[in-house]
Amino acid sequence: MEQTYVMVKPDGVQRGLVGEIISRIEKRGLKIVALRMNVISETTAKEHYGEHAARPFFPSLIEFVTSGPSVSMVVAGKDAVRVMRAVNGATNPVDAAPGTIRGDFALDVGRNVVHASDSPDAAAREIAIHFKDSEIGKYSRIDEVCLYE
Ligand code: IDP
Repeated sequence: MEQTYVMVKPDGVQRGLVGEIISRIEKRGLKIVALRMNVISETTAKEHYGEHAARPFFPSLIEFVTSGPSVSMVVAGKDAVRVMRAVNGATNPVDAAPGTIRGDFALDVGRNVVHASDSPDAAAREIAIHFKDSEIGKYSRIDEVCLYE
């Protein structure tokens, strides 16, 4: 099963959307195998968003993502990377389809509520930034017999 890294950003926590977001992930059939709420350090945030270091929005992105608690998860399942990107919706919420998290709960690209890795390579890198191997649980969900052919 593929794994991906998902974050409910500080705006999602402040707005009380953690339960709603986790519920959507679980109902889709994806399995949460690691989960933590914490305030991400500046060092971790800069490592996580390193590819955007030269972009004009980088300083405000780092300031925002470290501004309060966020929820980090490792999510597993069939094509978890692609499925989570679809569950989240387009980066700019204005373009996000209704039914996606961003399409239902966000308007501004700088306050788009959630993050999910954009490729399997990015997922491996981001999971390693935020979690130790020993923090990732290995278990079967009882509904996997119904979810998968
Ligand atoms: P993603 O979160 O959908 O993977 P990325 O392009 O990797 O999108 O951008 C990372 C984050 O940086 C976005 O989720 C968004 O919060 C922020 N961001 C991206 N582009 C802009 C911008 O043009 N202005 C402000 N923030 C931006």
